[in-house]
Amino acid sequence: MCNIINQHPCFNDAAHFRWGRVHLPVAPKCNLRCNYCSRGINNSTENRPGICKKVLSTKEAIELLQNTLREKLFPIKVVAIAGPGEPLFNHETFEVMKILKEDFPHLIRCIATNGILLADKIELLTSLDVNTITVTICAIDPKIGKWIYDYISIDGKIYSGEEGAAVLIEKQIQGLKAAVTNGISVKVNTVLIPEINTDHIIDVARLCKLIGVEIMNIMPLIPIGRFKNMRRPTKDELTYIRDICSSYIRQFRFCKQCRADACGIPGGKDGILGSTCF
Ligand code: CLF
Repeated sequence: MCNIINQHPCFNDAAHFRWGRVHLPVAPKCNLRCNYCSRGINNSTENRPGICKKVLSTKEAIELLQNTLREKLFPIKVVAIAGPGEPLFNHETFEVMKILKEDFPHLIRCIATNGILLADKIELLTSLDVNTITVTICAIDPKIGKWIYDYISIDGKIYSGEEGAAVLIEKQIQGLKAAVTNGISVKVNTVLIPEINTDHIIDVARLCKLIGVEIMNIMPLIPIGRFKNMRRPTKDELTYIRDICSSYIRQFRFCKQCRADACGIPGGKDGILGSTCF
């Protein structure tokens, strides 16, 4: 496991500048409405989560991965599913992971999730040898979470407000514990949203440490979606909160806030999957 972490560009600082990752955009549907998110399919070079040029079928994704490996434009170590929706809410994620396990066992398998289905899917994920999981958690107090999430959908039922945030947070914590218990290396991503969760992030960091999360990635708010009129945190605010949280849990400070079809070395030559040039 240690070897995996050392080679993962989002879990290890040195690896960030050395090894590449490919995001296969096969997961369009989402079961959570975050106020800081805006999913979209577009051809632009806009660099942020929730965006891809095209949602791929399982077959298309594997073909594109094969081509990318063949072209050898950069050294690929990780293949991941990170949207543009919620990976665990889309059956294609599991189809792709099965093929990756069978046909590309040398690659680290990574998934980014909102955590809602993580505990429910943990046996399946373990059987597919998923190595690393990132869970995005912006609050562990429903009184704060209610400002961040519009609604959560579980088995066709919609929960909103403080109740919705409470349901989400409970699921996320269950998911973190299940992943850690099953030997999967876990990173927590937290969006720093000024005036909403800045100081509360310290509580998130403390809990992550207690549960056994490997590393935390505090990312600045990108003002889009329902938060389009809010401000980005300053560099100083970001550094301040990362420094405090680093006394509880190791911090990842190089995040590129990637697209769902990002491809390349995050800390180097980076681009969009399927593009002929980066
Ligand atoms: Fe992708 Fe995320 Fe896996 Fe990395 S990205 S699913 S853990 S392989 Fe990395 Fe990109 Fe930041 Fe994510 S730089 S957005 S932390």
